[in-house]
Parts: sequence; C-alpha cells; structure tokens
Amino acid sequence: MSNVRQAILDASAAHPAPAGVHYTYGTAGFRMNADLLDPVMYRVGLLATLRSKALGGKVIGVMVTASHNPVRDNGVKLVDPMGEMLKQSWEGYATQLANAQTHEEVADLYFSIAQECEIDLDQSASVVVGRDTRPSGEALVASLIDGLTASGAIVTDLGLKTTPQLHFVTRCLNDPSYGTPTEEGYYQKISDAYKTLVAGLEPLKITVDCAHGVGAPKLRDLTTYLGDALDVTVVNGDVEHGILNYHVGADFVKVNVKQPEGFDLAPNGIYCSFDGDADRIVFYYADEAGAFHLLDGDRITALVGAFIIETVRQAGLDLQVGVVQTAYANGNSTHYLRDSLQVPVAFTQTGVKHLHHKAEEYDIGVYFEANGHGTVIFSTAARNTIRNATHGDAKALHILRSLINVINETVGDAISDMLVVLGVLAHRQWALADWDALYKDLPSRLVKVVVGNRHAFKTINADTQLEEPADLQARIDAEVAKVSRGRSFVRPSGTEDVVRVYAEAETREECDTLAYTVAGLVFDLAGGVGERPAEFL
Ligand code: G16
Repeated sequence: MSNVRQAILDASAAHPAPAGVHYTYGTAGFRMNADLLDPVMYRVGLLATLRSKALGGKVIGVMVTASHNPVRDNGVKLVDPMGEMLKQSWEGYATQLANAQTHEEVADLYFSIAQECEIDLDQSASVVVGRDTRPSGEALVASLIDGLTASGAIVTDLGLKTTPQLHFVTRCLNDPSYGTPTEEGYYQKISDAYKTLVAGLEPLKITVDCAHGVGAPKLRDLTTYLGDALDVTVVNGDVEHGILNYHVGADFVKVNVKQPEGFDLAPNGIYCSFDGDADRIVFYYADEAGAFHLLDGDRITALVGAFIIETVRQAGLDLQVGVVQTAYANGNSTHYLRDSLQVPVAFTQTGVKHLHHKAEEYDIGVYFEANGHGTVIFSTAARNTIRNATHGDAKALHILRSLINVINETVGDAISDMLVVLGVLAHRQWALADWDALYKDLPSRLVKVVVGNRHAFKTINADTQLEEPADLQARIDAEVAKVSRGRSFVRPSGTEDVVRVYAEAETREECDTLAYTVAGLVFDLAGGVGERPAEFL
C-alpha cells in the first residue's frame, strides 16, 4: 500500500462520518450544523490538495464560514487560484467524498478522482486557509488541516479573515500583479485607491453594523489605513458572546426590511450592514419622519452601474458594460437598468458563482444579488484600455483607474463594496435619499418554508420555474395571474434547510397575498414540516 494511502486512512480514522447524514456542496459549499461537519472538513482537505495538484501546484483557498447563517452552523468552501469559486465540475467530487461511508472508500475516492482528472500525484500542492469568528471554527480548521497534511499539501493557516480577504490573498499568491498576498496588502491596496478616488472631496461619515462578525475587527483595522478619508463607526462588533447574525446583519435587514438591533438611526445618516463573513452589504437610512429605507444589492447595481457607464462615456472609451441579476432582483430595478440606463441585463441562477461567470462575458460586468452580494469585474482588455488610454477626459480616467483598485474583483466584498458605493456617492454629492430616488421598488416579499426534503425541488430557467414537484408550477402560475405585475418563484436554498418563496406585485397587499398563498401551496402540497405558519394562506 502506498504511504499516502496509509496516511489518508490513518488520519481519516479520527474523523468518522455520522450515520444517516447526506451532505451536499450547495450554493456556497457545505453548510450545516457545525456538529456534523468534522468528517467533511477532513475530506475537503483531501480535495483541496487534489485541486491544487490538478492545477500544477497553484495555491487553492479554503474558507471556513457559514456566512449569514446562525452561529451554531458552520461551512466550508473552496476557492480557485484566481480567487473565484471552485470550478463547478469539482463540486460533484466534493459531494462524493463527503458522503463516503468508510475510510477505505475515502481513500479509494482520492485515488479515483486523481485518475479521472489525470492528476500527477507527485506534483506539490499548496493551500491557504481562513475562518470567520464562529466558535466551532478552530476545531474544524484543525480537521481540515489533517486532511491537507495527510495528502501532503503545504498549508498556510491565515487564521481569522473575512471571506473576501481569503479570496484576495489566494488570488495574489497566484497572480502577484493583483496585490500583496497579505491582509495588510489588502488594506493598503483598497485604502490607497479609495483615498485617490475621493481626493479633494468632502469626507463621508458611515455607521456599519458588522453582524457581530469578523467584519468588525477587520473594518477597525482598515480605518487606520483610511485616516481622514472616511469617518467610520463600527457597531454590532461583539464577536465573543455567540450572537453572530442574531437580529443584525445584512440578511436580517434585507429579509425583514427593517433596521438591525443595537443602535438608532439618525435622520438621513448613512448606514450599512455586513453579513457574518463580510461578503454582503446593504445600505439604509431613516428619513425625517423616521421611515426606514433599504438600499439593497439591486440599488448598488443601479448606482454603481450608472456611474461606471457615465464615466466610461466621459473617458471616451468604447467598453461594453453589462449587468447580471437573479430572479430575486426587483422587477423595477431591471426596468430601470434596461429602459433608463439602456444596459444589457442577463439573468442566472442564484449564487455568485453563476453571476460571476456570466459577468465575465462583458468588458465590464456589474453583478449584485438583491441580498447585497456582488462586485464589478473588468476584462483584461478593458483593464488595459483604461490603463493605457492617452486621450479622453483626464478626470474620468482617473476615477476609473482608482475605482478598479477599490473593487475586489475576486468575489463580493462588503468592505470593498462599501468603499465603492461611498466613492460614487461622494462624486455625485448624493445623500442616500438621492440614490433611493433613482427608481421605486415594486413591493416584494421573501418567505421561508420548512419542508421534509428540499432536494425534491428542481428549478429551471434561472430559478424562475419549478420542474419538480410536478404540478406545483401550474398552481403558482394561476396565483400569479390573479395580481397585477405579479411574479413569484420557489427554489430550494443551497445554504439553509428551507425552501424560499419570492413574490412581487403592484401593491403591498397583492404582493403579500401572492407570497403567503404560494408559501401555503408549497407547505400543503410539498411536505411542509411542523405547524403550518399562521400567515400562510
Ligand atoms: C451565499 C451565496 C449567495 C447566495 C446566498 C443565499 O451567500 O454566496 O450567492 O445568494 O448564499 O443562497 P441560498 O438562497 O441558496 O440559500 P452567503 O453570504 O451566505 O455566503
């Protein structure tokens, strides 16, 4: 028996799989109750080694986080060399390994994947690891490192990082032109670029809800680099007491359309919320009458998309800007983008991995999910055009050149996106109310339904229609037809054990009727679990 096989078997013995659990590599990797994840971590370690070997020894990233999920959960996802999400064809290998029943089967799979992908097992492998503030993180990283070590990878444990910082460092290790591969390199790059972007403009003031997560210490670190260029107040930064994401953070604010707990909103101030691993952001403010106004990912697309289009035009550059959204995008945001901005809008399934790939088709691709997860990416040609332009408006070129370096192109990044939005607002000299006035949202509602088996739900057409369970789509269509400008769809979450129902319509009343009727249909016809929620129709 080879030494590696023996090492994999020996180490695997310390990470037995619980009986009767089925694991799936979902929207953003494996994600579930942390108590069930130990064997998964070990096996993800093996897979990360294989992935690095398969790519000639390039550095692979592994992030241990469950992002917006409750603190009892954890998760793990792999990051490919350029900082993008793991190649989709490898997700199947991850799922196979995670579900192997015996240690022998784990070892067999390691070698069969190597064979199938024609991997040279003598190739060296290199992996960087990061984690968020969850109490389960340290032990899970230790299990991951067991898998990496047993399979011979060189491991660098970066400790506490935001998810986007881990993506950034992974990219820089493989592509030094992108930046210095350290947390300090990240702060230096984006803070220098922000200072250049807003030089000469009035510094803005922002209060940031960090969801009691890793974003809090990291944002505090960034402020020392930003100096006077931005006045940041960090709130909800208690990472010690197990209250991560509890009634705070981007997901709470987006889903409930209300402010997080922990602080009050002064009229017309600038506020935003990160999620637990700081890869999502939403903004909000209270008006003079105290009414709450949410500015979500669709709004970020509109603000940033319009600014980039205008600046590219002013710079006299011939670059195509395109936008990517998902079915969760508010219908009126799509109208604004297509009709007012005249920008091409493409749709993909939920999950930044899908949006990112689609956005790569444009010179400049702007993608944000409604939940506030997204970024802007520039093709190499666009980057060179912007860098090398000698004619055109100097100010516009200066803005584009600074903006590129504020943006974390590898993945949605709450810290970087915050600076991008503030940079645009500073140039526009806009308050959040001005941004809010770009278009009016259609009333929308998101409802979670707990069912016995969410994997029984299969979607088609970029998540907008259900193929299975049979007949449910026809019932949904019949309800949608009853309201004006109605739209509703149902899809299984890839990060929580629920089915999500989205609805929008012309009026709040019609929207809520549609949302709760469809939620009731799902509950009644597709195996709802527990007590039927009172609001379901
Ligand atoms: C992850 C993904 C996002 C996705 C979200 C919700 O975000 O990265 O692209 O929108 O999950 O996915 P689902 O509706 O399938 O649960 P995060 O911030 O939780 O990593």
